[in-house]
Amino acid sequence: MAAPKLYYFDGRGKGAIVRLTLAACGIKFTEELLTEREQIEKWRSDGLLLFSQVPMLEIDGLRLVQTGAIVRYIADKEGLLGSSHEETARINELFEGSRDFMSAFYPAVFVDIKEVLEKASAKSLPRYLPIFDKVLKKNGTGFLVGDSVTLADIGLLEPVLMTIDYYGLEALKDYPSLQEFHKKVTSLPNMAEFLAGPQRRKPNDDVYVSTVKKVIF
Ligand SMILES: N[C@@H](CCC(=O)N[C@@H](CS)C(=O)NCC(=O)O)C(=O)O
Repeated sequence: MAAPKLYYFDGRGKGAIVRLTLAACGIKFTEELLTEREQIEKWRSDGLLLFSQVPMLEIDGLRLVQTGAIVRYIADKEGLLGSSHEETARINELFEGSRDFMSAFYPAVFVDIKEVLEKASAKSLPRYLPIFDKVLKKNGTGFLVGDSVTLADIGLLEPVLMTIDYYGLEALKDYPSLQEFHKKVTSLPNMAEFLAGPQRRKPNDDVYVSTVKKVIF
């Protein structure tokens, strides 16, 4: 079976969590980078994108869209959704919370980055960091649920990495369990290898922002 192929921009955005999930499972993947409007128009007219949107992942003979569906497919197959209905529900709940946290950073493509960071620092960081720190402390294993990595941890990793990229490690100073989480998850061998490699993109730069605008608007 061919390696999965991700169709997305050459940047983080919604594709970042798909890449992190594949990486956590040690699944190698290739990418078709979206750089021109004509490309996405062709993918749409060829029927590759069910809702006309990316990310899209070709995996196991499937063509999947909707970020949540994509990562759940991978997580389900690789055993990252817990070992009971209760654990799965908890993992999904925390994963959705981390996506809400992450949504604080998405407007960076449309709005001035300074404005986005001021708002995230005033509202999202004080709202989400204490909650995740508390859940981690209570679970006591360094992971959010159980004693091994799950989709909940992968979901949280992305906004934690964004927070550190934009505000420095200093932003976690009052959250020792989140500091431990960050160290633990980024040191998992598959994750460490991925994060040090070229498929982990840098935070949005002008080239990424102008490409997204050119392709989508
Ligand atoms: N609910 C979808 C949203 C995907 C989405 O908004 N993708 C953007 C790029 S990040 C897109 O393709 N926009 C083009 C459009 O909506 O026509 C998901 O989570 O995957």
